[in-house]
Amino acid sequence: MGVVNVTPDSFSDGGRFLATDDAVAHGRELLADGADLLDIGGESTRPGATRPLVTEELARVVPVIEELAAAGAVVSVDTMRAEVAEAAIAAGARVINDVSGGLADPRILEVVADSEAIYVAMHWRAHGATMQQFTEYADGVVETVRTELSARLEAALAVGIAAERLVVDPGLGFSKTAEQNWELLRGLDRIADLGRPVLVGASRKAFLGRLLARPGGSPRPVGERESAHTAITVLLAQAGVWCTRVHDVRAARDALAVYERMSERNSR
Ligand code: PMM
Repeated sequence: MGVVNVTPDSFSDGGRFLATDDAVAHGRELLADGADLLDIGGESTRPGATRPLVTEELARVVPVIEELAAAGAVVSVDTMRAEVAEAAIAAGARVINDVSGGLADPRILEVVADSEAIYVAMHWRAHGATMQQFTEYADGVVETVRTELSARLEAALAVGIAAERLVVDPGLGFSKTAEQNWELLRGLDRIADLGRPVLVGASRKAFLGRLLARPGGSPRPVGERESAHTAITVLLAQAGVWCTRVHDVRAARDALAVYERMSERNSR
């Protein structure tokens, strides 16, 4: 899943693709690099972010979705809002990627139920402005995230979204410390036990910057975390993850090509 952030303030690429033409051109590049899916987002979810107006979010994503869907891309919309999900589906989106798992705007589940879209339910506790205040996990991060995600799946099933249309995501960096992200990556089999395909977004996130900092030094900048993420891509493939959400599709594709070739040889 290649990321197209149509935002002024995303942590890794904010402002670069805010104009429709730039976002569409970027989406086309990601497709050429081998993306199976393009995730179009109009709201930055980084820690401390303020929310755009619904009208702003709609104006950012709808024209980009229309163009990329018309160009044949399988399009996902990264939104927590029912109104945006509805407009995105009408514009050709086939996946609703809701980082709040239906908690921010519960009506989004009904919108999905009334469509044929796939629904990605990510683990989430609060909006960007306050999310890092909620990093307490009573049963440990893996078991607690599993329980809370399971409740989101129940809510989606209850409004009539078929189980086959549901995907889960542990939500790395959302109300999680760096160590909790690593624990979740180590414990992905427990998330997969929920019985649904797993999506993971680790690309360029702060925990990688922290890992790569020199002793006592500041985190490695966003643009210099790709090799670490490439390693994660391989390990996620090995763990059987269904989808990885990435900024650099070419690097991820290259890594998967190596992984697939080596697993072939090893399975002979
Ligand atoms: N991370 C971000 C945004 N959307 N969606 C899903 N499903 N999973 C994620 O981990 C995720 C997401 C934040 O990253 P960005 O600002 O680089 O898009």
